[in-house]
Amino acid sequence: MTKRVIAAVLIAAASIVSSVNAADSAIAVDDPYVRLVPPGIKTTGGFMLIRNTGKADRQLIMAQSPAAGTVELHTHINENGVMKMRAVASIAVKAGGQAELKPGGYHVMLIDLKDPLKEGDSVPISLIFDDGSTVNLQAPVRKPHTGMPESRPAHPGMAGH
Ligand SMILES: [Cu+2]
Repeated sequence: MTKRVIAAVLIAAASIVSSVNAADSAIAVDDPYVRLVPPGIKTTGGFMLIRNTGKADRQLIMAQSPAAGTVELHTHINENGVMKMRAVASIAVKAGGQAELKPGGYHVMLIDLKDPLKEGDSVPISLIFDDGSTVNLQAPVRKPHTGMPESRPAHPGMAGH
């Protein structure tokens, strides 16, 4: 009798856990940003770190943004020494893993920007995954890196120590 009760409780607990997992795609997005481009440039890239804390592999299959006429998933490929962008159908985010969208690699391509970007603005981006889940985020507009490492010491007066 006691064993049967315990079994029933365990089954109930298991179904609660699985329904929570189904509702939560277990996807987290860190540090999203959109690259600032000069006025007149109509395309830019969105970058971020997508983490999958779940137990199932996920595929990012689409991105949407009201700020752009067209949004595509892109990667960079090196073709005979020339870096080129290619549209991809999906970006894999393995269970317990992550996908880094960064300059020179995967990115969300925003094409036909409706308004010029301003630093400090936020661009709404929706990420749609293969399980039907959507992650909505606000990606701040940021200046691109200059390629120069930020090597200034935090406390110049302490540089001699
Ligand atoms: Cu691109």
